[in-house]
This record gives sequence, structure tokens and C-alpha cells, in this order.
Amino acid sequence: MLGKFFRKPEPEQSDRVPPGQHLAKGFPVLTYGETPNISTDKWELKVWGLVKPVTFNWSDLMAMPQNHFTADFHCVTRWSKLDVQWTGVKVTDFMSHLEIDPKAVHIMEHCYGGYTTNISVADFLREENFFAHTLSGEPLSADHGGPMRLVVPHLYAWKSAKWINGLEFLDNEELGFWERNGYHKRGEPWAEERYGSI
Ligand SMILES: Nc1nc2c(c(=O)[nH]1)N[C@H]1C(S)=C(S)[C@@H](COP(=O)(O)O)O[C@H]1N2
Ligand SMILES: [Mo]
Repeated sequence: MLGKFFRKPEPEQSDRVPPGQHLAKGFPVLTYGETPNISTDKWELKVWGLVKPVTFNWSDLMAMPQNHFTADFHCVTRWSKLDVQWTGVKVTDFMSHLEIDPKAVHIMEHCYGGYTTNISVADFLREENFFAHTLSGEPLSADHGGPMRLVVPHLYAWKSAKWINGLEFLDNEELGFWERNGYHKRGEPWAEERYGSI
């Protein structure tokens, strides 16, 4: 698998590449199904379930503090990309606008196009997670999840929902698309949580 699409990590990078992963050349696109085309003036993010329901639009997100992020990206199909440069809104800043029922312990991420993926509130509420609208200084392209995606650097990238449009707060763990199809409920790359037990 090394060669055209992958390269071996430099020694100083190797402790940042999880077991069983290779560094990708470029930034591959990994999408199941069609790529939705959503303009910023149509884009919305709804929250519902065990939370006070609210709908955010593009200007709501732009009015929140904007930050630059450098994050490593690990796809379960065994490619990783280090130091991806993004701009967007920290999940913790976004969450300060929500009134969450304390019974909420899990979240289903929903996307334009119907993709879903589940995450615990604890994994979601980490300081390093963010909503991204800019990649390497350019507006995030549709194939990488533009206009807005989630990035959860500490889990396999299938948890980083592209074209995100909903967060459903739950009192129990439900499974998203890949999780129902044999992938791990949590997906921690350093523990190689690739596949579920069923
Ligand atoms: N809506 C949606 N989000 C998604 C996916 C998808 O198919 N649909 N693929 C996931 C997977 S498996 C990976 S590895 C990353 C890929 O992001 P990229 O295409 O920007 O590299 O997006 C994740 N988020
Ligand atoms: Mo992936």
C-alpha cells in the first residue's frame, strides 16, 4: 500500500501516526453516497432531543468566536493526515448556547444527505473539537463537507460529520450509519477501535 498514495512517516512524526495507519499524500475524500450541495444561506444546524430545541443559521455560527485549528486526521481505511489546518468554531463555544438536559449522555450527529454517526457527550464536549468552514485558508469545499462539518480529532474521522445539520441529544447510545454496519461504537484510533463486536 505504500508508494503512490501513501508514505512512511518521518521519524519525528511516527509517534503521531496510530497503529495500522499510513500517511496519505494530499487529502483524500471519503464519502458514502452523493455529495450534497448546500449554500451558506440555506445551511442550518438544528439541535433537538434532550436539549432546548434551537435552529442555528450561518450568521449565528459566524457570530461565535472564530479560531484556527491544527489537527491530525485518521480514517479507519488506514490513511492519516497530520497537521490539517482548519478555521471554525469550537464545540465548547457552540455548546454554551445550548440548554442541555442533564440526562443527555449521547448525541446522534445528522447530516444533509442522511449520514449519521453517534458520539458520547463526553467525547463531543472536548476542547479540541470544532465545526469547520475553512480548510487551509479556503472555504471548505463540498467534497470535504462544506459549507460546514464537524471535526473530532481524537476519534476515527467517520465521527467528523460532513455537511452537518443536526445534533440529537439522547439518554442512551444509538448507532449511526457505520456503527450499524459493523464499525466500532467509539472508534479511538490509538486503541484501533475499528470494528464492533457483532
Ligand atoms: N456526511 C458524511 N460525513 C462523513 C462521511 C460521509 O460519508 N458522509 N465520511 C466520513 C469518513 S469515513 C471520513 S474518513 C471523513 C472523510 O473526510 P474527507 O472526505 O474530508 O477526507 O468524513 C467522515 N464524515
Ligand atoms: Mo473514514
